[in-house]
Amino acid sequence: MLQIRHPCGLVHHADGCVVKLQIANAHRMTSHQRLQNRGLMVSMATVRVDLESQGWSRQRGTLEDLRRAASFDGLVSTANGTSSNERVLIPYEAAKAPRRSLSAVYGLEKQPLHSDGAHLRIPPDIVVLHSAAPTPTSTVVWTPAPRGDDALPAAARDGIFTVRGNGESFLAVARDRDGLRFDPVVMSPGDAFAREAVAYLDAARPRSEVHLWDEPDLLLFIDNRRALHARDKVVDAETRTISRVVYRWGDKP
Ligand SMILES: O=C(O)CCC(=O)C(=O)O
Ligand SMILES: [Fe+2]
Repeated sequence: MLQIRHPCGLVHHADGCVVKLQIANAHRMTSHQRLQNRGLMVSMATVRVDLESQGWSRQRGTLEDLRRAASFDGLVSTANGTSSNERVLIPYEAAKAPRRSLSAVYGLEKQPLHSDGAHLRIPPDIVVLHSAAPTPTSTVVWTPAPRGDDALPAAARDGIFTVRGNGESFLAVARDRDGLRFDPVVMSPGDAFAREAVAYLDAARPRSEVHLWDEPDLLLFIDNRRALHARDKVVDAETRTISRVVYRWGDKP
């Protein structure tokens, strides 16, 4: 049986897909609690409750806290041979931005609501944004389900989009049984329903929750299949640095 001792003192047993946590000893338990009391230990149990109820969760923590919490809780990195699951996002002017990115179209202006990895056949389940330092450029999150008046229109299930993927194109809807997929830069509406879905999601942006990066070491967990997100207009282009880490649920059937 694989056994990993993590720096915070928890012993991690991985037995097939069953992951059990065990407190190593009383002394280490104390340091674990100390971290939690300082707000620098991410509780994935709390994150899961938040994601379930509102589609996002704000936590204090470093990237190292995130990696540790994710490995304990069965979040699986989406990294593969060619790409990492972690990226540093810096603001780009449109002319200098990577092709097919939101920045190539919107530059430093506010982004439209979108999900990440919409160009992938299987987009990530969870997107986590982290900022080590406060930044005045906020991120907004919009979750259709919690509010009765924000249930998605049928057009989001019916409208067909052409998705420009990696070396291929495919058809998709904005809302299928696995959840949301929407990015107006890589998805072109192909019919009137899809155009209605775009207009609806565009109009939803002002109803989003505003996430302020007003403390150091904040983590914003987003359920990428239930909620859409977007960066606001950049007001600190020289200094804003956000890390993005993407996962899929390890226990998803
Ligand atoms: O920087 C942010 O606040 C979010 C950026 C984002 O969502 C993206 O680039 O996909
Ligand atoms: Fe994004």
